[in-house]
Amino acid sequence: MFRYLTAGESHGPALVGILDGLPAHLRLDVTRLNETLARRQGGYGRGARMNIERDEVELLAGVRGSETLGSPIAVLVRNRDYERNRHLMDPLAGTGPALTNPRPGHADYAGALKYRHRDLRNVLERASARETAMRVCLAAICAEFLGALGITTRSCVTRIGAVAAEVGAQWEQDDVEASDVRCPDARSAEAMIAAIDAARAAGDTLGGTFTVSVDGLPAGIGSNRQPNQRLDGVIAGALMGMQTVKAVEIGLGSDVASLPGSQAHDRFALGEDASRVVRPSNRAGGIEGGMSNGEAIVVRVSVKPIPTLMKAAPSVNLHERSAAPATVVRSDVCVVPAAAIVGEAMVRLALTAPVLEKYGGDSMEETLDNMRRSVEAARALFE
Ligand code: EPS
Repeated sequence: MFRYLTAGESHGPALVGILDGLPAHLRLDVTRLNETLARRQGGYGRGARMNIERDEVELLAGVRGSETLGSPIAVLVRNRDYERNRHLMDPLAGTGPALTNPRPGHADYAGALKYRHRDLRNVLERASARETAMRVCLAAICAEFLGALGITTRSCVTRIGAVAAEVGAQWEQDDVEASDVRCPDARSAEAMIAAIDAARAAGDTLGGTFTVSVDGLPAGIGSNRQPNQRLDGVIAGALMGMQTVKAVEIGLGSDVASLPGSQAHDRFALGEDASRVVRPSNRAGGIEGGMSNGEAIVVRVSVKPIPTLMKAAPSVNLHERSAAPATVVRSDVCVVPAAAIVGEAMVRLALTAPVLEKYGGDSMEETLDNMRRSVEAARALFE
């Protein structure tokens, strides 16, 4: 069984993670892992914290000579900002004045009630999206695994606030990497940057949408056996597990609700030499009946504007029981470009379990053999 776990507070000493269940003999390229971490730190609209952090993975267990051993993989990413916050966050001696004014839309209030914390810092430290650095780190290891099987992911930003970009299914990833907002349409990207500047000036924040696409996933990943095994649910659940995510749509998503059945699905046809079944469209986003159908997986994700506003929202002081503006802490204006990287990571993590369930294997050689046989058998089924 494949599983993962993360731990770590935003301003604590470090983030840690464990990946359990990846096969042995997977080669890891630490430079590539660190490049993925750096990609998450970028994006126009980030706050001052990103000038402090330089996320770098430290491999602690499960890897020897740059290859996985088949044992649990343990990794660590340090929080540089801890040095400034030791007095607050030291696991033994940390203390400080209580944060008392919850931010509307944040975990502050619900978490305080749940854990019986009178200091909202005890909630916000784990609720912070800082923790996504570790998810991205673990998912970058999964990307090496999926990549060895020919399964790749990519992502791009398609909306920031009111600025929407028209981006087709086949965008150029180089254009995304070259864009400060990870949007492949340069004109829209410019307008997005202007919108972020305006939000920053107004003490406000902006949300948006991004698309994650998966190429090379064979048919038959996920299962219609039980509701919790359906691939659309597995992917949507993982993405909804991200801070700020409010909607996940697969393929046509919510647009499908207004279409007649004749325009909502992907017809079957035969390829040129009639030996192959082809799908001229991909409205289903690569999933039918809770299983991958061999087409690209296409997921659109909507994120809310983050709730930490520099022009503080109306709130209350919970200790004094008086009206007061919400706590203002250093934060970002727009996290959509970073969220796209985290979203891609969540899809990588979500796919690794059902891919391993389908092909199994304790070593990469075994997994690849199993996959090859499975894909060949599926191809030969209707020959
Ligand atoms: C975050 C608030 C900001 C972000 C942080 C997420 O941190 P700080 O309050 O320390 O300035 O920078 O994101 C990260 C640290 C990160 O690595 O992405 C929040 O409240 O969610």
